[in-house]
Amino acid sequence: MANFKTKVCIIGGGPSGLMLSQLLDLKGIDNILLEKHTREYVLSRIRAGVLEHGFAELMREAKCGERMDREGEIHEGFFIADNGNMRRIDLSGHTGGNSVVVYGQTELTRDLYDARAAMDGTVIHEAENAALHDITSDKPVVTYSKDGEEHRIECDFIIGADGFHGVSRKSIPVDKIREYEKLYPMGWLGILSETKPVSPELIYARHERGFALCSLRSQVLSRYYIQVPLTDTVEDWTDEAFWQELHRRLPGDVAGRMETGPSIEKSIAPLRSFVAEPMRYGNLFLAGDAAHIVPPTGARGLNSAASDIYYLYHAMMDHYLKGDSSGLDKYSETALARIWKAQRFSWWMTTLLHTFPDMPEYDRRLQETELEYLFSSEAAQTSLAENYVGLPF
Ligand code: RFL
Ligand code: PHB
Repeated sequence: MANFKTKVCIIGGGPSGLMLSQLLDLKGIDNILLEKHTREYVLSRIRAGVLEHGFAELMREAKCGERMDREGEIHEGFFIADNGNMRRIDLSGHTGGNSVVVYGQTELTRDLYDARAAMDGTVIHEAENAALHDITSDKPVVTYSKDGEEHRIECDFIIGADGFHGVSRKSIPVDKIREYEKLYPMGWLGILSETKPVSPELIYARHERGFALCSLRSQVLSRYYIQVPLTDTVEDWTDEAFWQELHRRLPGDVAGRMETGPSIEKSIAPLRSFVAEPMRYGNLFLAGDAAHIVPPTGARGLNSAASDIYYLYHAMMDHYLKGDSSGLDKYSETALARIWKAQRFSWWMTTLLHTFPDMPEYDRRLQETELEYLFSSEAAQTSLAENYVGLPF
């Protein structure tokens, strides 16, 4: 068995783990990152597209912002379509000039992997059977196997950044963690296509047949989603059927100018809200999707992961560079305060824009009233905008 020693052992090579690894390394804080899949596999997952201002800043601090600043698109607003009627939310105007960056999670993850490689960071792919030991002791241990060989890492802290299905959260005794969950009776079917986006800004569409979203990755790469029943599978949807359904849910002029083409990726994601409390157990700290999930409607998932990393990074710096552990002690409380606000906003956007099975007429009228109120009230638009661009860290 090979033995390693490090300060921080990070489990999970998604955006959360990579970002923290990079930031700590830049401050001379030694760390090892374990990822169970290959780099190619991680980069093949098409996920988030909208980064809030604070996330973009963190990418720059991690010295990974160059390509994002060059290729990412600044968006100062988005549209909400309601049964054919399109209205714009002016993000910038309602937040004193704030905006979001449209830059795919795939590209961002690639930039982080490249940065780790350029610094000779220790990123171990295809690390199997990761297991956490002695979590409440001063010297927790992570074991894993690679190429049939067992390895052991002794560290000061373990970071569980291994996503919703990871091993870290499950290593906390059930009586030491509380989980809150809400499942929505629907999923999002998403496609990526090499077509010109139908709109320079995102369109969130409410429609009686179900929600739809027009998003993009660049001026030659579109990302579209439609709400589907949980029972649907990707095989149920030909490209032709997808485009037809998307057209039906959008205002006529938008549908009329839409460029269609073959999908280069197609997947279904169920809608779920989830929070695990607390986010620390002994010397294990949870971050990102390992601790919380939101339905994608408010574009908060990756951005919430970023705020965890921001708090952890600062707490680790204080601990190692100043001998002050108060940030680590407050981490769970501080992170959760922001996480719950992202949960609230994501639930609100989801409830406002989706068609629920067997939805009472009363609820439908409330959705209409909520939208009417939103567009008649500067205060309501400001509230939406400040949440969408990201509440302060
Ligand atoms: P990830 O990305 O799931 O990465 C976790 C990593 O851990 C690895 N892993 C393990 N490694 C070692 N040992 C183990 N035992 C392990 N178990 C797991 C996994 O292989 C993986 O590489 O979590 P992370 O880093 O916390 O990042 C979270 C984000 O990926 C997620 O919140 C967002 O993608 C959510 N999301 C969106 N967020 C936004 O902020 N804006 C958006 O526009 C947005 N759109 C979306 C989304 C998520 C979507 N899906 C598919 C869920 C759109 C969609 C469709
Ligand atoms: C995306 O482009 O994948 C995307 C954008 C906004 C969302 C969710 C997903 O709210």
